[in-house]
Amino acid sequence: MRTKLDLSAYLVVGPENTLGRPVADIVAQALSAGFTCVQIRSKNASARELITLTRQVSEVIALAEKSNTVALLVDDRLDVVLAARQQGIKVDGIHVGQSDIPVEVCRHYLGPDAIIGLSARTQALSDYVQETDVSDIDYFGAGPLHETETKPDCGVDDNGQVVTRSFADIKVLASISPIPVVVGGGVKSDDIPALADTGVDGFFVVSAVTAAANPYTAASQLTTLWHRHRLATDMAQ
Ligand code: TZP
Ligand code: MG
Repeated sequence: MRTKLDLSAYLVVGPENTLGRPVADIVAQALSAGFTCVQIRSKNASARELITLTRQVSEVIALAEKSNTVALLVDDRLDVVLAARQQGIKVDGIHVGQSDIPVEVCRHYLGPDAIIGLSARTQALSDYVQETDVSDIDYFGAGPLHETETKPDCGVDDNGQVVTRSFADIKVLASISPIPVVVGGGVKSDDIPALADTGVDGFFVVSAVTAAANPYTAASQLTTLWHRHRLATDMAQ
């Protein structure tokens, strides 16, 4: 049984993000560098490919002896999570967006122990975070911190403009959210100190690790900065 959901260093990855390198290898490097949560996300892969990727990543997590501490989630695809589970693959849950399968449906099918993450609404974010029924949600994903080519529609408002989140916005969000918050979208190592200071529970990245020449080194830099700045913030309190 998982004792605690650790969202501090959250890798989102799919085959389209790795510059042709195997997803499982990138995940293995991120795990060695201290990443604490993994989400498989692909808008191109078939259901079968996603199930295979989920199996491979689950095996990599098991090999690192982190099955009880590192959560493995799949973006969007309740069908894939259910099929993977039915095949005996250890997958911990799902991350959904505002227009995906509703969280209560995910909870119904995945059970009380599953991890369910929801991308927080872009507009009126603080009202949304305070007013949403969070009984079926384990964490909010919020962003983008910066506009990002990995998901160009992230943060697009009704006028078609990308709304990025300031560190001040994120600090407010962290203080009012009844559940953990993880922030991503264009996050690079330079952002980590300020992000750690906001009080959010973690950062998520795609390209900062998956497109790095050396994913292990890039991942280590991110986790080291996060822990160093968290420690400094905790000691200052
Ligand atoms: N959800 C919101 S932004 C994003 C996702 C999956 C992509 C972030 O990618 P990157 O490469 O870290 O900017
Ligand atoms: Mg989605």
